[in-house]
Formats: sequence, structure tokens, C-alpha cells
Amino acid sequence: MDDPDDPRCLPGTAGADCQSSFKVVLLGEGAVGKSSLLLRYTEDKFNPQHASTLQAAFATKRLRLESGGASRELELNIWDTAGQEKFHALGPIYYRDSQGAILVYDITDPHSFDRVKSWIRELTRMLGDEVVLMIAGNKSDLDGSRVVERREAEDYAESVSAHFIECSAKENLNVGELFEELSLGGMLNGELSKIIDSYRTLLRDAEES
Ligand SMILES: Nc1nc2c(ncn2[C@@H]2O[C@H](COP(=O)(O)OP(=O)(O)O)[C@@H](O)[C@H]2O)c(=O)[nH]1
Ligand SMILES: [Mg+2]
Repeated sequence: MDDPDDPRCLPGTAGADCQSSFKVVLLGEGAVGKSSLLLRYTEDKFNPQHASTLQAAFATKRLRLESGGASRELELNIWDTAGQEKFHALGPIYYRDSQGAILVYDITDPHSFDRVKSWIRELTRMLGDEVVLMIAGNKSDLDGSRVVERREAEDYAESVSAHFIECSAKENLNVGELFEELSLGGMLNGELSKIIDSYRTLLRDAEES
């Protein structure tokens, strides 16, 4: 599907755009499992120890998205923190220019869910609706120690127009789905803003003539 003339490329994806890249950041309290989700998704591994600060801050994964018979190849560039979140030292420099943000909490830790809410406030203030938000309740394998109810998180996500998923890096539950749903949302967001832009141009041209 790298052929730019391929009609199966989604509408609005002229030329080499048919294959594009997408920046995603992982955000959330320390120890919720951000690095574990990244490691599971990109290398299909899990480390029961707290992932070290020596890990890569960045990983790339290619994926193919299908939607309504059209297909598109995407390069996901996923950014992880090197533990700065523990010192509340993550500023806009980390998340700006990203098309997607994954806000991770631990379903057994209510404080980590509160942190997600404050991240959402900050992101919408700084980035507006240009960014696709995905809230991920990780450690779903620890359902017996659950504190954050699924329904509560789902309702909250809906209220801020974020996607929502529960997942487990440990048991490899919903990890691929997490990144794919976000990418699909990002791709549609991109298409939508292109359509809105062309509408604006049309309207302006009509007013001027
Ligand atoms: N039970 C369980 N533990 C997890 C899961 N994901 C991560 N962990 C553990 O939680 C701890 C923190 O994970 P880490 O990925 O370093 O969190 P980060 O600080 O957000 O990057 C580590 O001990 C992981 O092994 C999960 O899905 N289930
Ligand atoms: Mg980490």
C-alpha cells in the first residue's frame, strides 16, 4: 500500500501521504505501567521488575490500519518518559507536536486516576482538540484489587471525548487494541481536519467572489 496512486488509500491522502507517521506520548503517574505497555507492544516482552531508567525513550512501530475497505500504513513514534513523571517534571516540551496521548493509570491506584484527570486538563488547555486522547486503565489482571471502577472511568472518558480501554501489559490483554484504536482515531482526526480546512477555503473563496 505504498503506492501513492493506490485508490485504496483513504480519501484526502494524496501522494506519499498515504504512508504517514504519528507521534504518541505516554503520560501518567510513575509505576502505572507506561514502559511495560510500550515494551509489550513493540517487543512482546514483560519485565516484572520496575523497568529501568536505561530503557529507550522512544520506539517506532509500523502498523496497517483498515477502515471501510480502505487501508493505510502508519509509522507510530511512541515516546516514553525516563521516570521524570515522578518529579512532576514533564513539561509541554515532552508532549507538544504529538497527535496522540495515552493517559495511563493503574486500576488498583485511585491517585493515578486523579493524575490522569489533571493531565487531561493540561493537554486540552495546551493542545485543544488537535490531539487524540486515550485513557488506559492498566493492570486489568489485578481485578481482585481493583479500586477504580470501569464504569466510572468510562463515563469520565466520555465526558472529555477521550477513548477508553482497560488493558494489561503483563497478560498482554488489549495492548495492541490500545495503540490501534488511538491510531485510527488520530488518522480520522487528521482526515477530518483536512476536510474542515478545505471547507474553510471554499467558504472564504465564495465570500471573496
Ligand atoms: N500486575 C501487573 N503489573 C504490571 C502491569 N504493567 C506493569 N506492571 C508492573 O508495574 C511496575 C511498574 O511498571 P513500569 O512499566 O515501570 O511503569 P512506569 O513507571 O509507568 O513506566 C513494574 O513492576 C511492572 O512489572 C500489568 O499490566 N499488570
Ligand atoms: Mg517508565
